[in-house]
Amino acid sequence: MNLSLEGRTYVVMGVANKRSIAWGISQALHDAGARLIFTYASERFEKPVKDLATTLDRQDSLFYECDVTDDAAINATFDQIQQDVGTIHGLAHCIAFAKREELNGEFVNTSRDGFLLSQNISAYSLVAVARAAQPLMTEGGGIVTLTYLGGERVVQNYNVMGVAKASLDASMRYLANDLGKHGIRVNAISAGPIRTVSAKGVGDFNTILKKIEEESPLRKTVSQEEVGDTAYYLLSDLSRAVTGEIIHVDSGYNILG
Ligand code: N5H
Repeated sequence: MNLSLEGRTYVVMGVANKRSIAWGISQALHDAGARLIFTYASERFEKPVKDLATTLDRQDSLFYECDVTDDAAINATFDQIQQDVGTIHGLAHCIAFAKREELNGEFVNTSRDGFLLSQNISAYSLVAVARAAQPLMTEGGGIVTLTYLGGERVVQNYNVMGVAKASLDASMRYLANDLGKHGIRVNAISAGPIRTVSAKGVGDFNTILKKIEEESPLRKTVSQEEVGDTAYYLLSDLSRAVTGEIIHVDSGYNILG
């Protein structure tokens, strides 16, 4: 089994800063020898992403702005990637959004607007991106997305994002079924809570982390690097018979009743 990703190219969508899980995934893929392509949502993230990429010990990364709410932008991005590199071997989708005001209080108060917005950015984007990436994945490969336990059961305050993650999980399985015939595997990582830009503004985040430290089977929180290593597994040939799966990288927290 060749564990090296040398000669392979992976698209990573959703690096915001050095704490991003997407950056942990980027580093794991890079360490395994992969070439990286980064996409970012808007101009605002261009410099942070480019600055991070300059810390890598190879400078052949490529960068594209890609607003995942815009089908034309997605198609233009992947057309450009096809022109610039030809084949890609995988993709990490690390994108989600919900209105801050819908991430506390009661789910029953979720607005139609907020519901549809979080579905659009956090779940439909995987479908749109998978469709655009498929023609570039001429040698097969892997697509990985990031989900959370709040999509499988009720987690306080996760609310509209929980419903979006349930939709993402189901989309991941349907995509796995469709794309399997092209040798493309689609999986999700359910990471335990990590202090990222997503968690910013979550009032009791320390309490949430402490609970994982005290109660999870492994008695520790998880890191971006640990999630990155599982993404590496899912995007490499080691996982060649695994598709439509959610792997929990959460110190075992999800098995608790
Ligand atoms: C139960 C919890 C705590 C409640 C937290 C929910 C977090 C939801 C994730 C979404 C993606 C956060 C989000 O959209 C925040 C935005 O409203 C405001 N932030 C931004 O606009 C920033 C600037 C940009 C970069 O962010 C985005 N998303 O574009 C869950 C936690 C225990 C675990 C957790 C934090 C899960 C998760 O899904 O991230």
